[in-house]
Amino acid sequence: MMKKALFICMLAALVMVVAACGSNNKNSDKSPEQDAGVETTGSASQEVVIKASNWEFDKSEYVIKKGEPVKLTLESESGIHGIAISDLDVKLGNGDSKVITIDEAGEYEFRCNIQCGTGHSKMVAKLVVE
Ligand SMILES: [Cu+2]
Repeated sequence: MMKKALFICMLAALVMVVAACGSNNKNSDKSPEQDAGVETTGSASQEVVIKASNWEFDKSEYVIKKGEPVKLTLESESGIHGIAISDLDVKLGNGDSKVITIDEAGEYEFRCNIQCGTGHSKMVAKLVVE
């Protein structure tokens, strides 16, 4: 009798845990990475060089084609800067290159992720995928 009650109790607890996990998954079901299909391997058919200086990027928008690998390079002309693309798990340091493929069209904002001085917070630009 006691065992059965315990079993039912545990079953109920298990159901609650599973339900909680299930609803959690709905929120974080798709990570932006999976959505956009970013890869970091392979050769690139496009190349984008983002030039950073104190305290701006050389363009406000960098246009790339969706579904095609693109080699992203960050060059700093003055100061030390990095970039982090907020919707993707992509970060580039000073002088870094990375090949990524974005399968979903859209605008991906990125900003400097190195505390580089007074104009740091103004260093925002975007990757336009079309
Ligand atoms: Cu900065």
